[in-house]
Amino acid sequence: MQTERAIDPTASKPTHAELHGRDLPLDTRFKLSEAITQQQREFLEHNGYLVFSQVASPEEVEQLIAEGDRIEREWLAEGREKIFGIPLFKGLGPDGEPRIQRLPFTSCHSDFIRDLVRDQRFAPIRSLVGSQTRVGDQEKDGVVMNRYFNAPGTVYGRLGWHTDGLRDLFYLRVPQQMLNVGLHLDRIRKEDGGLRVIPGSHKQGFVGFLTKKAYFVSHKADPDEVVIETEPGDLTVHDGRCWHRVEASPHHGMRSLRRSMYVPYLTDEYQPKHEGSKTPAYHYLAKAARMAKLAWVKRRNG
Ligand SMILES: O=C(O)CCC(=O)C(=O)O
Ligand SMILES: [Fe+2]
Repeated sequence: MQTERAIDPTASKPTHAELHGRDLPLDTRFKLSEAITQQQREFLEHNGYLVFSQVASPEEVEQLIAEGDRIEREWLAEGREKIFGIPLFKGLGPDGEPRIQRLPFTSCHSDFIRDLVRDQRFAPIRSLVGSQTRVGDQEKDGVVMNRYFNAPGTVYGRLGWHTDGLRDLFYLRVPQQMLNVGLHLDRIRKEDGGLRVIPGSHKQGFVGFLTKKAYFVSHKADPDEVVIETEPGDLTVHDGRCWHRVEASPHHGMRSLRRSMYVPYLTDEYQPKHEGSKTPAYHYLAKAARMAKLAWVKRRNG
């Protein structure tokens, strides 16, 4: 039987700073300081993500966007199809102009990006990943810039439900923790589409990873999902084992643009890529789907 406790009328509600990380609201925006607080660690451990507001300045965001545009112009002029074996997502913008919607390995092509991701302010974020981390400029897909938009010729308007632990699943082991660190370059509210995460789903077992959703095919809103709203310059950390997706914008043309940049802070064995690197198998499938979509748009437009 529960005993009743007398309510102390003088006790005040705990302040935000006193609350345990897991008791904070799911839309809590944290401030990044010199070290990760206990509360932030608890929030990440419990929910699988963190949002830090305004980690990059407006000037830095502007310069990141400018660097992305410059790299895109260069790769289009050179007719690049892949970088280090990773295919470029080539679509058409609102006026039918060629656009690259996913730029891998950007820090190998921009000193500004290379320096920024090494800035001291990210040290606490890196400490979440491990005690000795390096920037994977030339590993995995490098520092990736995503540009989602909505136009008839888009090849990257949204991204279906997935976890980033697929590789582990291939080896029949429960995915290991992998923290994805993203910088967000646009103002995205719930009604603009954007990132959705299922809090706590990083703790699911092997069967959950395999079967909870149909990888990349399912786009349906989940009753438990939270919307990660961002302002330009915000930084997010999400556990790659969480189910997440990017919802399409309901807007059209460049009003629908959403840019995110993901930085691989790595601790595992150094595995650099180079021009001769093989394209991972799943990229061929995705590339075939993008080409089929573009062929369809071009046919329809005569
Ligand atoms: O753009 C985002 O915020 C998420 C992208 C993502 O989940 C991925 O590329 O695996
Ligand atoms: Fe992902």
